[in-house]
Amino acid sequence: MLELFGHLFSSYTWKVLIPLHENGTPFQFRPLGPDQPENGAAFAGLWPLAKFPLLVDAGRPVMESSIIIEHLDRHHPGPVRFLPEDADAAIEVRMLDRIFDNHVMGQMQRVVNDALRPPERRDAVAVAEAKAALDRAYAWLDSWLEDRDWAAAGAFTLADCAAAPALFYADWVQPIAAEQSNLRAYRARLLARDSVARCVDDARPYRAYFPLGAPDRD
Ligand SMILES: N[C@@H](CCC(=O)N[C@@H](CS)C(=O)NCC(=O)O)C(=O)O
Repeated sequence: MLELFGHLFSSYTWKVLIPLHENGTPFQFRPLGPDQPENGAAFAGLWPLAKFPLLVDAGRPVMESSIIIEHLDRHHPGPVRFLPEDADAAIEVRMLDRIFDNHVMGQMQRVVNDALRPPERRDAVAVAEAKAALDRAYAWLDSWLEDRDWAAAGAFTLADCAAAPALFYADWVQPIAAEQSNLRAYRARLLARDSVARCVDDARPYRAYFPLGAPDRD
């Protein structure tokens, strides 16, 4: 039995829930939060760095969302494959996965983390830099997506699992410009996918906790 430690509002948890939902892979979700201290204790024992999600497969912990998806694709494959067989296509998928994690999710998290600090420890310069970096990433992605439905390799892959939560929350902290129509359409395409819509819906009860105030839209 697979166990997944995470939180339904957490972007990186979505990244792994999406492939699990895509293939209907059975797993036990172990939510992390004050109401489930036993999950927190088990999680802390398994992964002292305390970053989630964490997959446990037959007692073996698997860390890092991209690697968890690679693990699922190899050991628990379903009809949707997240890494292409072709080595060059797989490189393109991993490249886009890194771009979404490092240049979209990471910059979005810098802005969110700043808002979690007490006012005297906030850093307006760092927030402005993160938002400018998001704008540069959006511009590149808008042109990359000009002739693509999905991020890489002509199919829904690991890269789209990374893109969905990254773009969902990044657009809340730094809206994608109206003229970046390819990127906006791609975000809408991701949100229309059943696996992603399920993550969005399951997270709705937690929106009030968004540190910057959640907008009144998806
Ligand atoms: N590189 C990690 C990043 C995971 C990550 O940053 N998770 C966030 C939740 S979305 C987290 O653990 N936050 C709690 C913390 O930083 O203490 C991955 O891909 O799994």
